[in-house]
Parts: sequence; C-alpha cells; structure tokens
Amino acid sequence: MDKIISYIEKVKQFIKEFKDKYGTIGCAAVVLAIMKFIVFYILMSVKSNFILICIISWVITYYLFKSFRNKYIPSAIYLILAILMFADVTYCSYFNKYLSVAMLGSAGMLGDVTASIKQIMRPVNFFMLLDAVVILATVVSYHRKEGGQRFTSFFRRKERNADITETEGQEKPVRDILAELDAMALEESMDQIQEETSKEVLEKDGEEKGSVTDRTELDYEDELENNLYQGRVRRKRAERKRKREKLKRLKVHRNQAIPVVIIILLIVTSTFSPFMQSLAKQEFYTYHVGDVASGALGLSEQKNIMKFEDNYETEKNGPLFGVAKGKNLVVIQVESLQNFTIGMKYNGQEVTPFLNSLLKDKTVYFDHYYQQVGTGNTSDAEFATNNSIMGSIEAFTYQLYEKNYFRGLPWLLKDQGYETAVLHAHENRDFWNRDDIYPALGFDHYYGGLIGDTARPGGNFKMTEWMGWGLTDSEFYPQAMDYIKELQEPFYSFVITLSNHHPYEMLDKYKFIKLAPEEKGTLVGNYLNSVSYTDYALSKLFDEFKKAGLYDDTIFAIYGDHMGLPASDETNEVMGRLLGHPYDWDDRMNIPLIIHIPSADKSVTTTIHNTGGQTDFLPTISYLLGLDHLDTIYLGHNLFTYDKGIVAEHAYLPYGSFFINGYGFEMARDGVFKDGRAWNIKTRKDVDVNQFYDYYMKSRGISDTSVYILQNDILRKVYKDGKSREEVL
Ligand code: GP9
Ligand code: MN
Repeated sequence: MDKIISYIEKVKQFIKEFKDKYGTIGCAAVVLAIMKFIVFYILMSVKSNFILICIISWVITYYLFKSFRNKYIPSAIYLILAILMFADVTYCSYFNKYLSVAMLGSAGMLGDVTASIKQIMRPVNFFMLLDAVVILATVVSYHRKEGGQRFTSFFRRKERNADITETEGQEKPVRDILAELDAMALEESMDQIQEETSKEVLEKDGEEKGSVTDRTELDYEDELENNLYQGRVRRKRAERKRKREKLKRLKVHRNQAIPVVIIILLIVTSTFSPFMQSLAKQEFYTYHVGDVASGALGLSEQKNIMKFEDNYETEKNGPLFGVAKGKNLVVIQVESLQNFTIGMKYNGQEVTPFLNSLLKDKTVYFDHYYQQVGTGNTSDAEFATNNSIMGSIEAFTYQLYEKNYFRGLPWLLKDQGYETAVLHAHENRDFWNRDDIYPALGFDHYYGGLIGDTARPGGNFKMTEWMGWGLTDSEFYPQAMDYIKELQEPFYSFVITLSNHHPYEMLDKYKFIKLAPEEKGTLVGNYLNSVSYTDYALSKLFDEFKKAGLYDDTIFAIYGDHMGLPASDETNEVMGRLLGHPYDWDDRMNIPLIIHIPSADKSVTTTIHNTGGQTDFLPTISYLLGLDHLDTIYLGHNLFTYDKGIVAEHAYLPYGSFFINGYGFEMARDGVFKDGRAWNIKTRKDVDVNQFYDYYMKSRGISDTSVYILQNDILRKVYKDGKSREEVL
C-alpha cells in the first residue's frame, strides 16, 4: 500500500513538474497523443487486443521522446509518423489495410485521385496530425521561454532524481556508476569538511602568527598542502561530472533501446505465437517496422503451393460446349460495376434498363461472381480475367512482372486464329504500364490514350467529351468501333470502360436517375446515376455492333472490374437502407458476369448461381468458344459445370478470405484464423469460423500459387524451357 501511495505521489510530482516546464500546451499535447492512438485504432478497425495494442503504442511513443535530449528530434520524427498515420487511415478507408512499402511503390499509378481522395477523406483523419503539431508548438514555446536553453533539463533532472532512488533492476553499468558516484559524493563531502577545517586552521594560525610577511617556512608548507588538496578536490569534481555525463548517455541509450527491443520481440515472437502475431500485425510501429524489414530482407510467410490440375478436361463436358465456336469475342470490363445494380429499381426507376433487358435474351447471368484483384485494381481485374491467375498483392503485376512470359486468353485465341485487341480511353495510354504489358499478354493491338497528347504520344482517341478520368464511354464506343471493324474475324476485343470511376462526378446531361433527398449529394446517389449512364452507353456499343453487321457473329461478356462503393459511414448507411440489410463484403465484392450469345438458342437464357470469380473467366469462356484444351497454366474453373467454387481474396479483404456457395469469410487482419469472421450470405448471420479452416487454407493456396507462378515465371519454364506443367506445379 505504501508503495502504491509513494508511486502515486511520484506520478503527481511528475505531472506537476511536467506542467511547470511545458505549461498547459504540453499537457494538451500528451492528452491528444493518448487519444490519437485510440482514434487511430478505431479508424483502422482493430478488433482484437485493442487496449494492449494502444498501451504498446503509448509506451513506444513515450520512449521515443525520452530517447533524445534535444526534443526537436523526436518531435520531428513524430510529425513524420503522424503523417504516416494520416496516410494509413485514409488508405485504410478504401483498401481496408495498412499502407505498405510495396504499395507506396505503386503510388505512381494513382492517376488524378484528387476527387476520390476528397470523397474518402473524413475530417477525423486530420486528428492524426493534431498532436504532432501541438507537440512541436510545445517544444518551440519551451525553447523561447528558456531563451534557447536546451530542452532536456526536465527529463535530465527527473532522471537524476530517479537515479538516486530507483537503482533496483537497472543494468550493471548504470548501477556501478551510481555506486561510484555515491562513494565520490561521500568522499567529496568529507573532503569538503576537511577543506573547511584546514581553512579555519590556516586562518586561525594567520591570526595568531600576524601578517603574511611574518609567515614561516612551515606556513608555506601548509599553504602548498592546502593548494594540492584543493586541486585534488577540483579533479574529483571534474571526474564526478564526467561520470554523471556518462550515466546520462547510458540512460539515453537504454531509453532508445526499449522501443527497439519491444518491436523486435513482437516481430520475432509473432512467427510462432498467434497472440504475438495479432499484436505485431496491428500495432502501428511494429507493423511498419515489420513491413520495411520483411521487404528489405525478402521475408515472406510460408507458402502453400497447389499442384496443377487440368480441371478443364472434365469441366468442359456440358451442353453449351462450343455454342459460340468461331465467334468474335468482345469482353467489356466495366469500371466499378457492382452486382446489386443489376435488376435494381431505385424509387421505381430501373438503374440498368439495358442490361436488364439483355438478361432476358440469350444471355447467361452469373449472379455470384466476385472480384479478385491485387494491388493493381483495374489492371488486376484485367489480368485475372485474361490469365486465370490472381494479380500480386505485393505491387502491381503489370509492372512487377512485365518481363514474364504469359499465356492467357489472348494467346490461346491467337492459336485459334483470332486477331486480338485491347481498347481503353484513359488520357494516359500507359497508365498501369499498359503499353508494355499488352503485347506480352498476347494483344496484337492496343488502342488507348488521346490523339495529340504530346506527353504520351501515340494516342488513338479524340477527346470529344470529358468526364471523370477521360473520354466518356458514349463517345469512346463509336471511336472504338472504328478500330474493331478493322480487325480480321474472328477477333477478340477487350474493351475497358472508364466513365463509372470513383467518385462518380457526372455531366448533368447524363444524370438520368431522379434522386430522393436522402440520396442526393451522397456517393451512392452519384454512383447510381453513373451506373445508369454506363448502362445507357453500353446500349450504344451494342447498337454499333448491329450497325456494323457484326452483332450475330459475336459473343459478348460484360463484368465489373471491382467494387465501386467502398465502406464508409455514409455509404454503409445509404446502402443498408437501399439493400434492406447491412452493407457487407459480399455486397461490395460481388460483380455481375453477363454473357450474351446472340447466335445461340433462346434456351441459353438463364441465371447461374454457382460461386465464381475473375480467375474463372478463362475456362468459362473457353467452354463456350469450344476450345478443346487449355494449353496453359490456370487456376479457375468452368462455372457452367463446376458448382463447388471458392473465390480467393487477398486485396480489400485480407489474404486467406474467400467466398463459397452461401458463405463469406473475412480473414482477421491480425493474421489469426479464429479471429476471422464467417457469415451466411442469405441469412446475413455470422456463423462459426472453425468449419471453414480447409477453405481458408485453400484460399491461401490460390493466392500463394498465383504469386509463385508470377515470381518464378513458371509459364516461361513450361512454354519456353520445355518443362511439363505437372513438373513445375
Ligand atoms: C485507368 C483505369 C482506372 O486507366 O483503369 O483504374 P483504377 O483506378 O480503377 O484501378
Ligand atoms: Mn477500376
């Protein structure tokens, strides 16, 4: 009890001294810093071990400031860290994870995201910067007050006081020095007594012996001895000062070591303890140090590589095999198209009237189809769709693996005599490194960029109408058609739309949906208008095909590249209202896949509920086109005949997450399986995660195998170096 009281007293004393030194502004800085970490972890959606994680961050921050005598240094470091925290919460609100060094490497591919950032930016994000600014102001004001005196005296004195009383448990050198200092202090005070006594004696002698001129030889000896003695005292004092300095240095080093030791301990133990892993993956300092270290040392988690299975050989057996054999293939990857818009009636208005009408006519609609992107977002949707391999989560695949050998759909169709082309009207034709990657992916032509763009010459589209990120879809399609018409039949045209891009800022004339006051000015309201315009523009593309006389000889596949409405308080609220249930991950990541086959019999019209994702596109479309074999390495399944699909996710949802028939699984961000969340997609109720462990491992296997194929350039080994597919996987 006494100990507690004395401890409380010490804390009170500390606070009082702190307040005396740094004033109210300093106290405000401390309160803000404590609160900042709580808000940060709420914004980062930290779910497990919340309090412990806050404590670790507070301790590390405390030692960061204690580790430097000149407080400008930690204040500057802390400001940089505050900017990183600001970036983390902003990034997390869209991508649902911490920023990584690898991601920063892809920052060049952000394009003009000013509007998007404005949209996802919450005022609370700025709270991440506030304490750092107040801390800096405290340091500056202290320096002014003290007239430039070093900012360390407070901590120095605290340390000195503590040195005398708190020697228990300190490392040996500090304790030894303290012992020496104590001994010296004792010796010094004894010397002082002696000094004073001898002075008194001398004075007394002087008085007794008369004036200096009367001094005897003995007097001089005494004086000499006294001088020698005083020299010894001075030396001792100097030595004592040196020792004190050394002690301070040692204590500073110890303070610097404490956070380093905490972080290293967390990182090292996280490799074998799920509990420590949970802390290490969620705590701000530890996460970022771990991220930088694993990048620098090339460390990664244990990989789970799957054996190659040529599933297509059996899965191609179905009634629609070859139903579109020899037809032109037009694949339209629609920017940000989510499945909930299909068939939706908003206040009595159809959002996608054209696509809805298409579904009724010689069309197969996959309503449980999901995005499967990596860091490359749109470009990974393209990649997974054409190659049946997931894009990397490390950095964007189109650049990271631009020198790889690929053998996806364009190459397979070229083998069948197809001419291949890709078309996209972003102002920068080389966005996502498209100029370099498309030839490697097997596209004979790339029509992209703007005519007359001197910064990126070689553009193909006239900028007749600008909206959002580039040429409007309705202007893009007729111009694209001019190029498509020139292709040799059969052709494969891969068309990438752009108008429906976050944050869905529209030209007024294309706002077809009358929004109710509740949705007006919301991202969801803008999105509904944007999707509606996208649908309208698509009808124009189909008209173009009819006009060109190519419609009946073509099979069309339309799908969304990735979610358009990431989670936010506003979006969750509006979407929850529109959907009639909480807006969940399956709603966000569910994209439509619509395959329209004009030449087929009406009976093909159907909706297929099998769960699938973008990596399933290649075998699925190959089945309709009647490819006998898939002479490549692929990870997907034919969704017409395979109904046990698992869709692996590793972006937006953490690595190991998945969708299967009826269920979604969100892996925990702390990397501990049992901290994950599984839910029933129909009932919307959470269910026990333990039944999904095998699926979780399979999802990891699909991600790992994708990365393995890319990292080891496996397709080159098979198709250039002559190894068998079974040999390499
Ligand atoms: C730009 C377009 C958009 O050309 O592909 O990419 P995104 O921002 O959606 O990944
Ligand atoms: Mn996109």
